[in-house]
Amino acid sequence: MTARRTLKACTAAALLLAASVGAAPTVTAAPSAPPGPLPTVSPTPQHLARAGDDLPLPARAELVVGDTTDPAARALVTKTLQDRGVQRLDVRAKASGHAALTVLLGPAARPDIAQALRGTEVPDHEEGYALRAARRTVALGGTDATGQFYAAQTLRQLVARHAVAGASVSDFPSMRLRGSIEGFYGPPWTTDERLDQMDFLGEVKSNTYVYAPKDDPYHRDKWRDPYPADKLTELGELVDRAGANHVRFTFAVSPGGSICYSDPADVKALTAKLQSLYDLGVRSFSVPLDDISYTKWNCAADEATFGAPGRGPAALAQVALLNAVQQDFIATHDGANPLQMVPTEYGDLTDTAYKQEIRAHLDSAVEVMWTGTDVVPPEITNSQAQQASQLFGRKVFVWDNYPVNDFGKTAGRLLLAPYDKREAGLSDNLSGLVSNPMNQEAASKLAVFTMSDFSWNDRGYDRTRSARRSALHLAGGDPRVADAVQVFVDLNHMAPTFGDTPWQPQAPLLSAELDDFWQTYETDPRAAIRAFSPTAATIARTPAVLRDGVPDRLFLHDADRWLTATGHWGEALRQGLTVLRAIDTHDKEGAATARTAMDAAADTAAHITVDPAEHHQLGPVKIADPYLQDFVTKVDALHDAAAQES
Ligand code: LTM
Repeated sequence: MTARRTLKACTAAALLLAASVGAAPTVTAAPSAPPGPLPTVSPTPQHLARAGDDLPLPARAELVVGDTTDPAARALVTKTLQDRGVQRLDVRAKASGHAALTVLLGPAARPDIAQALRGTEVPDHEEGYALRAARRTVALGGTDATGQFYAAQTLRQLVARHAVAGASVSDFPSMRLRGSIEGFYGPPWTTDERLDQMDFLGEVKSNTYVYAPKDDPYHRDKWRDPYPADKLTELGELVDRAGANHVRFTFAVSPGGSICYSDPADVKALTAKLQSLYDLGVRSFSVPLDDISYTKWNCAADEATFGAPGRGPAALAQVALLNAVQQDFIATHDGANPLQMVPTEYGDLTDTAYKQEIRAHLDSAVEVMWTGTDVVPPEITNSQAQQASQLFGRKVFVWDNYPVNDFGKTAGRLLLAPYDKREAGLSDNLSGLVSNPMNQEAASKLAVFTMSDFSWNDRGYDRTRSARRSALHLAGGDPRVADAVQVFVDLNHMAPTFGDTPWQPQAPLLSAELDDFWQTYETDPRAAIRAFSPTAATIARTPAVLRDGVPDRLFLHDADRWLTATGHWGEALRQGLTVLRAIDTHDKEGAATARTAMDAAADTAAHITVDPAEHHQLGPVKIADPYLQDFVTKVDALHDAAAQES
């Protein structure tokens, strides 16, 4: 068995890689820089370099702010400094000139910030920022308010071991829209989960959350009805939390199942719904028209107005509605962002009468979403994105159906693999990218972390590095817990498409290790058992390590049944190895006892089901399938054969 391919060794390799890539390729040390890597900053900045020695964090520091300092950025900088031991923070309009540490926060063009940033380029980008920490001064300058907030998020990661890393950062997002769309079928997220998502999106510098849960009746079936007061209060809480994280809370309403496009009363009902959310502070809106029929009208008047049902007339009707919303609602409401829509043809690259109508007549301001070449595409390439842009007459906004687990092939699964198979350079060809996540909000963060990394800096994206950083994020920075997270990710790695071929394989590390195990077993059973035992023990231990070490209680709740199943499968592996050891030493009794224990553990694991209140697709939870069950079946067969021989 090659050490390179063991789960244990791969995790160690990932650790080494994470340590080395922390300084490359985006981190470049100036010639005179003192040794020592900079802390990891995620998402991967466009430019990060050492600017000098680290700045010790004193007990007393000063924060220089102005009228144009972003309040959320200020709150985050204050919390960061206080959490790391600054006991007194003097807030001033002008630096005193004698503080042990001065933090300047505001627009990059503010004269004191511009001066302190000297040598660090201010990017000419929305949501960009420049940060320079050198010689007792930390300058945080945003190109806009969101940029200031992102500078503060970077500072949070540059503060370690009672010091601010001496660094120069010039950074901006590659994609304009980044984040998540709660667009799945099945149990919608709870308010707590959504609040958690807003904080998380802020941390990973993603600016978009689209509220589009298929099972919220007021979003789809009862779209005409206003939200009851208690629901509006909840939505208001979310809007506020989104704002505090510079996340655009994007309210989506899906009228396609019952709207009469030609009825002014329906158009009015739709804009009244949007208005009720505008009044709560929402400034981004979406009208998804996915998963509806365009071969029938909902009212006779539409046939009279737009013609016999069909792709072209459906698009004509949709365009009339969407242009009215864009021109009469969005354009007349202060601060409203361009309307977003999901076309009924959202997952292909075929030119049709539907797409021709959209590209010819849909207001050019409207953002059009697209899921790729399929509902769940195996890949997204630059060439595909360019074709989609041509078909829809604008750069498309990708709704990536990952890690969503609401369709048949995802039954019983958590999808935890890091983002993959999306081509570098997509930022040139898309207006943005959002994840459609799982019914389980907190468990989705493992994948969404990596997707946010990609959408921030697609050309700098490194899957292995991002996976490690995502694991460390969940593990609260503890490398040992992050190792266990990565073991768990491997066991829940498979990402299905709607077809027969998954686009991410199941358990790539464990399956390779089991292949090696059985190959070695043929010639040297003892060596095989010896080499594989640590992996079996690691898997058996993983639930306890995560339950003790992961600070995110929502994640532990989401993953609970999968963790329990993992523990039983780990026990089945351990007992299976005991069976094989006993066969080798002709210990009939020991083999029989261990086999009973192995079969019982596997049986218990296989009968753990998802919680119907939290998962759209019901059934037994899947862990590293089919590899674990195959192992047990093979050991059973070897034991049967050995029993027959004796
Ligand atoms: O993907 C889109 C645009 N619509 C639906 C989603 O609501 C659903 O979550 C995914 C995955 O099943 N498939 C869809 O077609």
